[in-house]
Amino acid sequence: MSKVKTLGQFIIEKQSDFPYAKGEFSRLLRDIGIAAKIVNREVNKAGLADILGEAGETNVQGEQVKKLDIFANEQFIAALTVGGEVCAIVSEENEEIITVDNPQSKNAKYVVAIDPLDGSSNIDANVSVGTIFSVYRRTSLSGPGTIEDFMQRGTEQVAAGYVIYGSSTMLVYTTGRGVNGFTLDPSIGEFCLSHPNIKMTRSGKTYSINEGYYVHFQDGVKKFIKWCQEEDKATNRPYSSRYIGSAVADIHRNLLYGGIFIYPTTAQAPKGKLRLLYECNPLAFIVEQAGGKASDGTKRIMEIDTKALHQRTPIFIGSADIVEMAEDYMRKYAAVEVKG
Ligand code: AHM
Ligand code: MG
Repeated sequence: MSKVKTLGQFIIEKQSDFPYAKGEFSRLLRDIGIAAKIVNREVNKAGLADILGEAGETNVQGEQVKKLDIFANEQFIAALTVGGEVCAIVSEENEEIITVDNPQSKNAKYVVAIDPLDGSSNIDANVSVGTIFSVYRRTSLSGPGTIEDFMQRGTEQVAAGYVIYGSSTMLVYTTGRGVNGFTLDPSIGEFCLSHPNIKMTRSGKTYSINEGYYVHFQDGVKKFIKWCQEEDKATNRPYSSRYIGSAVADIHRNLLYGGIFIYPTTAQAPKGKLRLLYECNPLAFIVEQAGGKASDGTKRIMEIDTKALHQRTPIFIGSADIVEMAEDYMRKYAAVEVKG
């Protein structure tokens, strides 16, 4: 007997944790897994196929879109639409929500927020990219989903996950009962449980931030970076600086080895760069479930009110002790700034 447990087997096994589950949610996760495999196939052969390069369009944030962004977006939307468990989707690539209105989605209970290919500016250089997803129960009663279905706090997520297309491809997800990681075995085309019950250490030795923007950071961030660089044996400092520029890859590494990832406010991004619904909340849910923390500098990411589909927030996410230390610096220096 093989000891391998596939994502499909794992999902079915976990379904029995929910006595009244009818399998809808399991099917939804399965649909995401299928789309992830298709996207993985394309990402891996990106250098060979004529799929690399700019598509000549800009997305709703005014950023240039790569062909693979469009491809990934289409794949996830198609899988979720055909799957029948989702009544609306919000994607980084679409300004408006995508309502799902087909016969098989008549009783759909869920809405999904997704960043189909995060860090896509890295693809040309063969650097890891990722997909991030977040699942909520709809709040509207029936019919196609509405914008209001997405105006929920991160604490209301029923599941969240990411796929990292890296040296191997992994799917990591949580349903609020811990975090599990599955590695894609290309020889059998299945995600196999490789990282059961991932736990993040309370501290670590890595800080990840784009220090190129240093002059534009708030004083709290500057002082915290200096703290990371100080010598202190007891807390393993100085920390190492690691910044891939692909949030999924940076946060995945820190999830496994400990550390902090920060995308603060900058002059160019006065509200931060990353998006609450499909980047920060799902990553926060995973990291919290692994024992870490996610904050906007002063408050918990998952308690921020969602007021717009593409809302941004600064983020400090990672090992609990280090995030708390960063928050201390943010509070202390915000107070100094106010006092003048
Ligand atoms: P994207 O959604 O347009 O790909 O942007 C998000 C990415 C994150 O993965 C990464 O952490 C960040 O942008 C890097 O931004 P910067 O180059 O400003 O450091
Ligand atoms: Mg993104």
